[in-house]
Amino acid sequence: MYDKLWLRYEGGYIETIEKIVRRVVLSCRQRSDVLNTAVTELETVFPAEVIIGENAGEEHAPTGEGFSIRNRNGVFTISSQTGGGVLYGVFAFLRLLHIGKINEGFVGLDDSPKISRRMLNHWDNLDGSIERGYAGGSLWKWDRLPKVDRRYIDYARLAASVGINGTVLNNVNADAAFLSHTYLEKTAILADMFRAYNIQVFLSANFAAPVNSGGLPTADPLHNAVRAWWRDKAAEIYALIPDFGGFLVKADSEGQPGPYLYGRTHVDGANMLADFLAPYGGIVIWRAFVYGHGESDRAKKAYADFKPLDGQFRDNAAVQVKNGPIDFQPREPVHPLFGAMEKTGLFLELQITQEYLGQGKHIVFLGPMWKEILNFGIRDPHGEMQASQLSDPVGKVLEEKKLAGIAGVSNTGDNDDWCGSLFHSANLFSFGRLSWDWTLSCTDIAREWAVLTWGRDLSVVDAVVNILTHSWDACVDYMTPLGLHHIMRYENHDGPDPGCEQGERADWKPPYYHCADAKGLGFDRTRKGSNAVDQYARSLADLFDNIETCPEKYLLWFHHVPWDHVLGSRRTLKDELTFRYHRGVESAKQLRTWWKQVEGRVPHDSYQSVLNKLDVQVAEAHEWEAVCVAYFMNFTK
Ligand code: GCW
Repeated sequence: MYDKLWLRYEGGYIETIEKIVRRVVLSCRQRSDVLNTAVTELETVFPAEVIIGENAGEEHAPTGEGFSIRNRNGVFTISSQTGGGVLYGVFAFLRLLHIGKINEGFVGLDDSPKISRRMLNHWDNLDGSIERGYAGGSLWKWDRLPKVDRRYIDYARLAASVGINGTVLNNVNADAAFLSHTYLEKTAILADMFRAYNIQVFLSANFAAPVNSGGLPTADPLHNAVRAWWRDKAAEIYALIPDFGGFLVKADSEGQPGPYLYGRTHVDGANMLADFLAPYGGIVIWRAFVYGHGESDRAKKAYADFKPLDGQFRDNAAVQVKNGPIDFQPREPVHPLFGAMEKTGLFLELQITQEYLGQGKHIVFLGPMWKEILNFGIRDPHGEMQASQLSDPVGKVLEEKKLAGIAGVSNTGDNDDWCGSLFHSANLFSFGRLSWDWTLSCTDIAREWAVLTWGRDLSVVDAVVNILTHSWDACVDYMTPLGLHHIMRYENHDGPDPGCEQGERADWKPPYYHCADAKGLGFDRTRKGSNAVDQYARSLADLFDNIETCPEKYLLWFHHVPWDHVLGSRRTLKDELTFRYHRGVESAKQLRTWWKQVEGRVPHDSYQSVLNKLDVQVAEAHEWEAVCVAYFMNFTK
C-alpha cells in the first residue's frame, strides 16, 4: 500500500475534493506529450469529464517551468507556457488538495523553480548493483531492455512530482560500456519514457572511453583521434536521443581516469566534451571531488585545484561540488568553492543515500542538513565585514548563475519500499522540494510528506514530523558531534571505528581526521595549522580561525582543541563530548517513543517495520557512544 510513496491519493479526500473542484482547465501554448502526462495525472484523481486541455494558453501564463493556479468558483485553471510547467502545476495542485491547503476560499498561486537543473544522480552499475545503495538493486534492468519494466513510469512520476527534471542513469565510477551503441539504444528507450515527464537523461562518462571502448591508444583530450572519437560519439548519441542532457564526469579522482593522466587539466577535459555537446544543447557536469597528490589537508584539495581555473570553463560546462569539503559526512561546513567560482557554472551535489548516516538502517531526515548548506552565507562581497546575514547564501549563489543545478545521489532501488524503509523516501521527497525551492521550510516539507504518505490523522502526522525534524540532530550527536568526521569503519563507512588503521592512504584513516592525542582533539585547519580557513571569504575565515568564535558545531573540524578547553555549556571538551554522545542516544530513543504513540493508528505491519528500524537505530547509537567515548577518553588520561 505504501509502494506509491507520496502519490497514494487515498484517505477519503475524493469526496472533499469533489466539493471544492467543479472543473479543471489546463492551459498551455501547445499540445505535447508532457501535457498529455499532466492530463493522465489528473485522471488518477478526477473523472475525465472534469478535465479540459486547452491549446491556446493565456498570454500571461508563466514562462519556463513556472505555473499558475487560479480558482474561479470551483473552476481551477492551471496554466503555463510549457507542458513541463503545467505538469508541475498539476502535481502541486494535487499535493495541495491532499494536504488540505486548497479549500473553497483558495484564490490562486504562482510558483516557479528557483534552480533550473534539478537532478538525480544514480550510482548504478552495469551489473545491476548500486554503489552505496541500500534499497536493493538498480531500477534499470539493462539485460531486459528493450522490454519495459512497470517501475520506469512509476519512477518518472515520483521524480516529476517533486520537480526533478534530469537524471544521470549510471554511476560516476563509470563503465565505458555505457557509451557503446548497444547501451545507448537501451538508454534511448528510458529517455523516450522519461521525456513525457519532463525528465532529461544524462550519462556518466568514463574519460578513458576512447581507449576502453574505442580501442585508441590514448584518451588525451588534445589528441585529434580522441577528439574525433568524442565528436562522433556525441553525434551517435543525439541521433538516438535528440534531447540528451549531457555528461557527468568523475575525472582524476579515486582511480578514475582523467585529463591529468595525460598531462592536461580539468579545463582541457571539460571543454573538449563541452564543445562537442554544445551544438546539440548538451552540457558537461565536471565533478570537483578530488583529493590526494600534493595537499597535506584533504579538505583543501578541490579548492586548490579548481579555484585557479575559474573563468576558463565553457558556458555549457559546470563544476559539481559536494556540500562539504570532505565527503558527505553527518555534518560538514559548506564547501569553500561555492564562494569562489564566480565565473563558472556550479552544481551542488547532495547525497540522498545515507552512506555515512546510518544507510538503510537509521531514520535520518536530511532536509535540515541541506538547508544548513543552502542557507549558509558563503559569499561576502566586501571581504572585510563580519560574517553576517548580509552575505549571500549558497542557494542564492546558485540561483544567480546562468548554469546551475542541484544534484542528489539517489537512494532509490528495486525494493518494494523504493528507498530502504517506509521513512527513507522522506529524503527523496525533500530533496526534490528543496531543489525546486531552497527557501522552503523543512518542517513544512516534513509535514507535507507525512500527510501524503501516512494520511491526515493528526496524531500520526505530528509524531512523524517530530521524528523527522529531530533525527538529524540525534544522528550528528551519536556519530560525530562538535565537528568530528570520517570516523566510520573502513569497508562500508558504517558504524564507529575511530582507531581504524586500515586502508592504503593516510587520508582514509580516522586518526588522520580526528588527530586525538594527549593534548586534545580535532584537525587544526586554522592559520597555524593547514590554513583551510583561508579558502573562505575573509570574514568567515576569521570567524572559523578563532576558537572563541568558531561555531561549536564545526569546532573539531577547524581546531585541535585542548581536552580542558571550556565550551559554551561551561563543560570542558572532554565532558562535552561525552555529554553529546549520550544526548544522541537519548534522542534516538525519543524518536522511538514518538513512533510508539502511533501504534494502532497505522497498519500493523508498517508500524512494526518502522519500529524494527528504530530498535536497530537505538542499538547502534548505543554502540557509537560506547566505542567513541571509550576510545577518545583513553587519550585524556
Ligand atoms: O563518498 C565516496 C564514496 C564512493 C563514491 C565517491 C564519489 C562513487 O565512498 O563510493 O564513488 O565518494 O563521490 O565519487
